Amino acid sequence: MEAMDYDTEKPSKSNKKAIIWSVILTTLIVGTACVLATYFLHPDYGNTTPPDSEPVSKEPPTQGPPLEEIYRVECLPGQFPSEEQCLAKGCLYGETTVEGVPWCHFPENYGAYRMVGSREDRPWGFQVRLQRIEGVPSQFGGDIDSVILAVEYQTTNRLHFKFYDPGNQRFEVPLSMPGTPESQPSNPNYEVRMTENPFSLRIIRKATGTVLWDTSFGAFTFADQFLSISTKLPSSNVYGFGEHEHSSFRHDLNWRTWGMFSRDQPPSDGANLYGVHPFYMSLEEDTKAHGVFLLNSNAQEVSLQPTPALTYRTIGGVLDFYMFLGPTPENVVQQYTEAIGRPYLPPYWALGFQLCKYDYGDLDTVKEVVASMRQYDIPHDIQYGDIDYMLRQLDFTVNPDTYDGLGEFVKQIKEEGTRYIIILDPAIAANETTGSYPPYDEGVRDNVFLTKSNGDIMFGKVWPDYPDLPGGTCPYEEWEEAVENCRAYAAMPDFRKPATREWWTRHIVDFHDNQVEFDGIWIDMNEPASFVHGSVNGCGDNKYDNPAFKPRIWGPVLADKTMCMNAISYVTDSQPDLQYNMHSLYGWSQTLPSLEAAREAVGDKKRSFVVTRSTYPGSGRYAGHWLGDNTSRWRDMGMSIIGMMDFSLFGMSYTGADICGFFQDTTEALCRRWHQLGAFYPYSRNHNTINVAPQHPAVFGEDFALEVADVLRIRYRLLPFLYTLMAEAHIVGSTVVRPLMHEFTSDSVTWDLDRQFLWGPSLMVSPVLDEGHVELNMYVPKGPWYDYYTGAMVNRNVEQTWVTVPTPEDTINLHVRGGYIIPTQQPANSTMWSRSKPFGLIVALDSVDYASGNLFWDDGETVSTYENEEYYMVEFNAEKGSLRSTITHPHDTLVNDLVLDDIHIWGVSDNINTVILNGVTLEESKWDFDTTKRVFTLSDLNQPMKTDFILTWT
Ligand code: MIG
Repeated sequence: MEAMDYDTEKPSKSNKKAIIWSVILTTLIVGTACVLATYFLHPDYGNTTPPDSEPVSKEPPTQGPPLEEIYRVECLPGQFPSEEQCLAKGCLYGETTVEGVPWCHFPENYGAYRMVGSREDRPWGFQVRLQRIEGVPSQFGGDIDSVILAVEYQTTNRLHFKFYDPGNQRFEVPLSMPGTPESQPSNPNYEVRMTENPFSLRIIRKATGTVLWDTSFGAFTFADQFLSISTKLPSSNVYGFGEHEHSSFRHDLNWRTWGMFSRDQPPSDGANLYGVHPFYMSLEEDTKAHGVFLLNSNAQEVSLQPTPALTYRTIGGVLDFYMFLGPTPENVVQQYTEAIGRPYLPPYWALGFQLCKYDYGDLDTVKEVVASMRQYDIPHDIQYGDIDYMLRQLDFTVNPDTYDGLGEFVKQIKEEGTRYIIILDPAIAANETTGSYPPYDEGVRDNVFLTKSNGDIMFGKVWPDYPDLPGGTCPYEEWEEAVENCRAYAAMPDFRKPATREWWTRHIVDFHDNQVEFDGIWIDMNEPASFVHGSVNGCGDNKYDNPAFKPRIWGPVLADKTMCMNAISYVTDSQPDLQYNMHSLYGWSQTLPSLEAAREAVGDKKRSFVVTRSTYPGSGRYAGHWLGDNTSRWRDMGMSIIGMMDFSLFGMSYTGADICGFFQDTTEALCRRWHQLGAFYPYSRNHNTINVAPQHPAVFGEDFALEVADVLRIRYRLLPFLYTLMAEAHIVGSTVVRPLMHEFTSDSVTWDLDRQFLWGPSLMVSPVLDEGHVELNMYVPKGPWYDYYTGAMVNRNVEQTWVTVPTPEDTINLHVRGGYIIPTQQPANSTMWSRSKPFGLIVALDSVDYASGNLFWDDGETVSTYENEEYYMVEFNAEKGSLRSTITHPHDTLVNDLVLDDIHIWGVSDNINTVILNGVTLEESKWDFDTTKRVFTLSDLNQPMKTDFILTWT
């Protein structure tokens, strides 16, 4: 088969001994030459032979002098070897002053493996055997001699290729991915080629010949605790990898290394944060896009370099890759989520505005805050309880002194339309008197916790305080002292065990039924976080806690701020494993059990809600994610857009950041702008930490409160649209917060745009992100585009352009793209009320007076409404002089009492004299046409949603 041919490129020599000898010789000689060359700053020494004056090997060199800097791949990463140590590894040494460029690096055409035997064809693709080349020095030891590469042609656009050890079952991530297909697609969009010696792999996009992957670069390594592969990239447009704070959506390829290992770590430049997402998308030069997922959960890093190229390094598992051929960015995300699972559809109320604070102090304060939200009629769908509702931060308790009456209060606010979410930390306090704290006692009985190898529980420390502190409070201010003297031992549930899931569900249901009737759960600290490193007794010396190679993750050891790597952690009930492999899966493993428990607690087949801090690919199937502990700074506000865009790529559509910032006192100006932006976070929550000034929307006085209410009412007005986008994400895997690049891919300006974003294809959000600014330099891609507030067109006759728009303090720029129809609904201060209000439509015509859009509607809270066909779907289509609806999936009971009242048609070219709705001429009082703005507005239509309509105008 054509697609499976591999290159016959052969190494320059076949005599193994000669190769090795010449490698050593040339390495030494050329290495020295290189140092000299660098010293004299020879501009392109990488491509020239050493200066004549230098001794030259008699053997024809198998490798050139040190490579030009941009081609260097680091040898002995992170070790900063001396020249001697470097050369001893068969690598080249060349000092440079360019930050990030490795000094010790692999020679050109280096290879540690060669192919042996012939390619074995299989119904699903083929496999080849790779053999370690004798005499090649080991990087970190533990090299595996024989490796299989299995290449599965899974679908036309999905290629799966995996390197594994046939002699040894190594750890594999227990994520359910598409299985091995029985046959191959007849005409895949990719082609796989290989070289034999040294082994390398190339993946080519057939349609264009673009080489998407080429591993004849760096050094493919498969050792027990060091697995690495490098590839050249087809372009410098790389997006993704997480979870990190990225200062730009498009990656900086200037020698950046990103560690990936889940960590309780507030966003900081270069840090590995709460979740792990080894996924990137690349936009090729001709604007076709592909994505690559490395299914691996071990501590790992990826190094990006300007070649352009990247190197993966992980310390366990297997190298298990999935490539998605797109070819559009949206297709890439759709194909990725098809493989890892589509995002879950949150309940409708979860799209409402949410309010939280760590340490309100007491229930009275919460009541005051809620009352002030009501006072200004600020939309408020969800109120949270952070860990201060608990007694000494013990899960499943309510503080009887400060939160007495919480259960009653929650019932009351729910009647008013505000839901309540509780936080739960995984850590379970272990120092309570036996019998007084069933979650721990039963957890011990049911054997639900992470253990040491001898089966004893491994204890960390998290929030819960010891039961017997004098006066009930921790007297120590200083962190270390407080942890040591006040924080109790904490056991970590192992959510991969069925017993743990039963135990967790039991306590969640019990808490719901007997204490607080919450609506959903916020799971925090699930990296898992701990305040001691490893355990209260350390971890001991072992190869998991002290691997020879530690990827560039924060903290001096892997167990920094978390449990020991040698903690026993189950993959399945019958498969004990280690945190070493399971660590970054902890939050992911807690997510579905928490959702299932919440569903059991709230009952009635309600969808409920989980928002989680730690995520892994596939977490989007069960939960949303907030971007963690940001700071009340302008830069953090801007960065939140990039964070959401990253998570759009990771298959999580329900995301947002803490509005107004978590750490430090916010300012009124920042908080005002942040509410404007936050009104367009899918997950829209104002939250901040303990001991900082309150920042809820009513705290800055009436004007501010009313402004926030106004912008939130815009959000609520647009909720039917947001919900429809969420449903589409769930059904086909499209993104909700969408980078402009996804829609205007051929416009290279958009490749870098990350201070504006779209909802779906059609609503552009352009916030002010800088202090003191009252105008914005905004990019307007190819239009037409219409101002949301006036319906006026901003660019009929211009192509894409930058414009400076006035943006007063109380305004956020919103634009609707011509060609699209957006469903709306009259707002209220809760979705409980807004959901029964009349609908509306914004019809933004394109240059030929065409537009289309749709609406997905269900009861907003029952599980699997799409799957069970318990939904209503309608399409809208506008053409010159007409707008019609077509109910594509009727469901009368859902829309019986709902009507469509107002329609706003923007960009109408011809003047209007007569308007006819369903064959009847419409009274003039119900419509208006602004001939200057070309805005056609209809109101009071009272058109039932359960029947199709036709509107015409002449
Ligand atoms: O170490 O529950 O990210 O949102 O308010 C702090 C208290 C623990 C971290 C979360 C934050 C939450 C806080 N938690």
